[in-house]
Amino acid sequence: MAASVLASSVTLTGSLTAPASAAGTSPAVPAADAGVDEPLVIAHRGASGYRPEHTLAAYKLAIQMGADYVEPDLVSTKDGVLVARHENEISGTTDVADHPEFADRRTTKVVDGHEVTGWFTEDFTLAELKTLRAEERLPDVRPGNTRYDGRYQVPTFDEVLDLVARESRRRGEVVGVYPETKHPTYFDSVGLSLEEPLVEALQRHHLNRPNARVYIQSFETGNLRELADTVRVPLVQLVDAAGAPYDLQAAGDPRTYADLVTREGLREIATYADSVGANKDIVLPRDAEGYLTRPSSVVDDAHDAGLDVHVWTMRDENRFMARDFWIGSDPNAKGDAFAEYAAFFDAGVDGVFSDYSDTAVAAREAWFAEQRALAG
Ligand SMILES: [Ca+2]
Ligand SMILES: [Ca+2]
Repeated sequence: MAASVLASSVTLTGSLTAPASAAGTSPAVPAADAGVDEPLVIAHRGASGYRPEHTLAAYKLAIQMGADYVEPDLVSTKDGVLVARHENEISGTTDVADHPEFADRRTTKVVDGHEVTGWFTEDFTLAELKTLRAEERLPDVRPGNTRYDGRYQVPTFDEVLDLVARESRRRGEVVGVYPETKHPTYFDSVGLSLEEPLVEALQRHHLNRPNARVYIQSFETGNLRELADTVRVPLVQLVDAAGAPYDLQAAGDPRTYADLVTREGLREIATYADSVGANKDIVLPRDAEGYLTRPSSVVDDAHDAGLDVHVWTMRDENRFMARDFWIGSDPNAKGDAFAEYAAFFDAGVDGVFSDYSDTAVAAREAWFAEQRALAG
């Protein structure tokens, strides 16, 4: 990792500031001077472009790269401990299939209306889960990361919070944490509600306070409304480009994600949440060939409703970008990530979830430098 990446992190205590200019030649410029707020860099599952996701190694590297927040997805063990995994089904992100002692745990369940076959965190105690090791989720896209397979445990949320506190001290600035509750209705149905242990963990780490650098996110609406009454940190309504929140579906409520991002829907979200975590395509829609069309009005409408907008997921590989940003034709090759970030910063987003925190931080710095140059 380049030293310039490490040197470019921004000061996050007190008021928001713009990144220091390249080579550290001038102090950080207050964002207010540039007329813009700082878009946050949220490390999506850690530095997932470089390490198996949701491992302490992935989070630590993201923090070293200057991410403002790290993002653990939270699921429950059989004994009610929150651990960081993308899904409760773990065959794609651990070596569980190689453990003959757990062969009989393989099963099929219905999660959020979908049949899923594999091994599930809620069928393992924490002690059992700790005998597994993480594996790269996208080995075909990121074959280089498979050299880390077998090296890292599944971390608990407590371990993530300890790491963030430790690395904040090392970096000399507070790094945030941005946990997501995964499948809250499903976990309620199996008697392993996620919100209570989440709030307890925040209390334990003195993070349930208004100025803590914490956001809590969910694709469902009901558990955010519930959390709005119990936590003092900001909440984020996640919104996908298709489908509907599962809690609404389960209750027979016909509202879809598309309904949530209408002007009326956004005003409703603002009654319990502070931000919208939107699929990129909601902000900058693509046509059938994958090229960008006109920006939607969602960022402006959200801002009018008093909501910030954070978009997901920024990734350096062509396959995850609009065709406008591809370099060459190999979907797994790196595309013009700087141009993609600039397009979203131009669209006015307040934060980006990224698998590549280093690219996100560098792209933000480049974008701010351009804004300052334009402002003369
Ligand atoms: Ca997530
Ligand atoms: Ca619950």
